[in-house]
Amino acid sequence: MTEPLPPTVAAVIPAKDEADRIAATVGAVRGIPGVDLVVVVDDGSTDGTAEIARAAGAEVVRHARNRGKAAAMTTGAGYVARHEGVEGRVGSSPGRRPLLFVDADLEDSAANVAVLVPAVLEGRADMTIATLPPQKTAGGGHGFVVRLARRGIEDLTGFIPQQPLSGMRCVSRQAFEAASPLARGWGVEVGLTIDVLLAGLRVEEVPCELHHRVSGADWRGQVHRARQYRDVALALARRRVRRGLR
Ligand SMILES: Nc1nc2c(ncn2[C@@H]2O[C@H](COP(=O)(O)OP(=O)(O)OP(=O)(O)O)[C@@H](O)[C@H]2O)c(=O)[nH]1
Ligand SMILES: [Mg+2]
Repeated sequence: MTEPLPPTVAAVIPAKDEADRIAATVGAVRGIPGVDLVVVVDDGSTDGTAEIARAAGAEVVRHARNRGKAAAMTTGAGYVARHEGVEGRVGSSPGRRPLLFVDADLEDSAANVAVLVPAVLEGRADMTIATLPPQKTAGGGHGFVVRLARRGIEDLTGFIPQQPLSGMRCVSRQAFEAASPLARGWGVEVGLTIDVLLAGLRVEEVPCELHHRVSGADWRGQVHRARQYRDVALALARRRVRRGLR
């Protein structure tokens, strides 16, 4: 007998120093149909992210020190699993609800990640990934990390993602488990896509009207992209080795 599909999803928002944006993002995500829990994982912020997120209606988990995006996503997923089947959430049983990962810097536009939910709730996809329209400000990078990620995913799976680094994803529990332990740091999205596809599950990109803060050409932007490059390269190298051993 197949279990009835869980009717709700839990949103997980990894956040680092997002005091200026987190309230709008949380408010927008709380309004998405099917979302009945919003968890913000504050990854060692030095600003008021945690307090502001709580005041906006999110449940907040804190890392005392910065551990990176993948660790924050794992913490959020664990929190959701521990809080399922409580508070009269109809149909939810431990660890069953899909997870909706949303970046903290989308503000009001985060409401538009709603389009990711139905395909996963209805079992038509195991992971949906948002693709973003051109952003209002141009990024400061040259697309090196995007190209590395896209080619790496294609080599390992045959799938050519339009936006391989997009963090907005609705992920079934089965898909999340297939990708766990998650690739570390900024390699997490590339790892998820590869692991979910290699598990034989279905991945779909969905256009989504989202606007986020884009890293610029200043030194902070360059450092961000260098770290992204390192983490994506590591996620790909691990998966190539694994595949070679299979
Ligand atoms: N857990 C965790 N999350 C982070 C960290 N740094 C940023 N984030 C969050 O990760 C999400 C994406 O971070 P951004 O800095 O917007 O990175 P991005 O959108 O991938 O990068 P660009 O497109 O180059 O601007 C946001 O929700 C951030 O708050 C971190 O050190 N740890
Ligand atoms: Mg961003």
